[in-house]
Amino acid sequence: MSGLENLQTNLINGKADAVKQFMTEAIDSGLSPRDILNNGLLKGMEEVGRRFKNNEFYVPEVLIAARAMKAGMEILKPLLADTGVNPVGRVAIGTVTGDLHDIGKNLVSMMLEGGGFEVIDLGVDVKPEKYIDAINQGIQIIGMSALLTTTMMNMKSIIHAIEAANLRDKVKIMVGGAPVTENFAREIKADGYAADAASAVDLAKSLLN
Ligand code: B1M
Repeated sequence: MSGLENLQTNLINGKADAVKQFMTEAIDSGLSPRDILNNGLLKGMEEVGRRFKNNEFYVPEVLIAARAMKAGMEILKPLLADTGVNPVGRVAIGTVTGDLHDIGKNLVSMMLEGGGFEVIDLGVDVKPEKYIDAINQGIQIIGMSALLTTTMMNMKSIIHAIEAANLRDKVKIMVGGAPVTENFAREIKADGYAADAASAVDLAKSLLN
């Protein structure tokens, strides 16, 4: 089994310590952080999703795998992030009200930091007021993530709350997450949609231009 396959297997089995060990080995062997992310961690998480969908995995197994994913991402974070440069912009990102999924949001956050942005992580289950506070503190872009078809509807309510607070013209709004689409983003009057973490960085940069 290759190093990346070992990484995937241990992620799927929720073995955080082994994930950390294989991450370190993969880095030492000269693999790029992007390669480790895409072909190790994300592939493993995809398989966790497949098993969850087919009722081969239940919430506890998914949570343990998510914890292993987090441990791996902590090692990748400094490698993906740039150092010592002035931020290209300020983004506040959160998973919307009612939604506790944070793996994708954390990944987007990490990639934005790597792309030179200052990122304020608002966490999960983020209520409209928290986004509004962030805008009042001078944030240029709001990022909203949702993984559930039910909670993606809360993106619309959050945008309404921002409009009601007369702050809509002070901020750009970008959205993403597995059930979210370009069409949906347009429908709720977000400024942009990104399908993955790498495109989120390009989108954020284009929103500031
Ligand atoms: Co949940 N879950 N989950 N879950 N979970 C899904 C999303 C689901 C598709 C699984 C399934 O049934 N196949 C399903 C949703 C169905 C639907 O609504 N259509 C589901 C469900 C139903 C639930 C519960 C309701 C289950 C229950 O309790 N019965 C429950 C809801 C809890 C809640 O939020 N209120 C629940 C709970 C959980 C766990 C807590 C166990 C765990 C979350 C742990 C955590 O996040 N800390 C979990 C997980 C891990 C998943 C799956 C398996 C994996 C999600 C993930 O992390 N993917 C997921 C199945 C799947 O997706 N295959 C599933 C990896 C991640 C990197 O991808 O988040 O899509 P993603 O992010 C991508 C892009 O979407 C994009 O970039 C990221 C990187 O490329 N992106 C953005 C994301 N946010 C962005 C923002 C941007 C731009 C791009 O701009 C701001």
